[in-house]
Amino acid sequence: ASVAKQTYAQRAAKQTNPAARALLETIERKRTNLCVSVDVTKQADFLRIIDTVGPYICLVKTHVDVIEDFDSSVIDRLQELSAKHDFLIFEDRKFADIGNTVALQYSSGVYKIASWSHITNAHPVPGPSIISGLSSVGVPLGRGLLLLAEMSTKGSLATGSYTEEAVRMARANRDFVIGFIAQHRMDGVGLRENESSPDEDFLVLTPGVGLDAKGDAMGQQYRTPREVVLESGCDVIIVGRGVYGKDDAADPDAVRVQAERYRAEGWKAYQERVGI
Ligand code: S5P
Repeated sequence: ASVAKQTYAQRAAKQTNPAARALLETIERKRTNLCVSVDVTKQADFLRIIDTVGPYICLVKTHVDVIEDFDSSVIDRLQELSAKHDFLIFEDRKFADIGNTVALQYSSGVYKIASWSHITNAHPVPGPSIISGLSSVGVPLGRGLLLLAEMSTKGSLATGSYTEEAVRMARANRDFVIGFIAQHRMDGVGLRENESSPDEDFLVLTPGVGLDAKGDAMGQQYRTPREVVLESGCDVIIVGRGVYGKDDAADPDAVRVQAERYRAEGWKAYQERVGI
């Protein structure tokens, strides 16, 4: 069966990258393909939202550089929550520089991302050298990388041959690149005329997901979990404001209700896709 018709458990068994395998196993064990994106600026809000949504997610997506009162205890607490609720961590760093610089940004500085984030992501714009730089740090730690093959925003330049080249870069670096941030499955994308379809399984994690809004005032565009998972064949829905709302200090009961709602929608769309 095509990858899109296989269960998360079937796909987990075939993954060799530790982060990819752990993510698929977590999805299957918790029956959730929901990743919550927590883009808030106070560590107390950040940790409270994650503790609230923890039972309903496979992965938490962070932008640690927006936390104003950041100190290393935030990472300790985040790791405790990851263990308590059984989810993985994805720092959405969107690396985009030369290999030497991204290796430093990934390993060092205030955040030391590689030491705690199971998964991170990069723009393919510099070419394959960005993967060499990041993999020199990430592979020894068992981390995984997602390439931004497409974006959710109006007027995105990541289309057509750019997206195809991103997939080719991923194919050439299967030990570290576990998939894409994209809006569709990438099976067979970027194959040259003489190339046959490889036996490959890239994960597709998809932001720009919302049930109540079509977008925001700054170019974000939302699709529903059903459109993303069933129609476009994506694997993980990434939801931010749809879950925690406009108010960073939102009532945990309201946040919990939304997390349950998105989890249910995402899982139903997956079950319909694979026919189980
Ligand atoms: O194409 C993209 C890629 C990403 S990683 N579009 C996105 O929106 N994102 C991220 O997903 C973005 O940085 C933000 O953290 C999250 C979407 O948040 P929401 O509140 O709009 O759901």
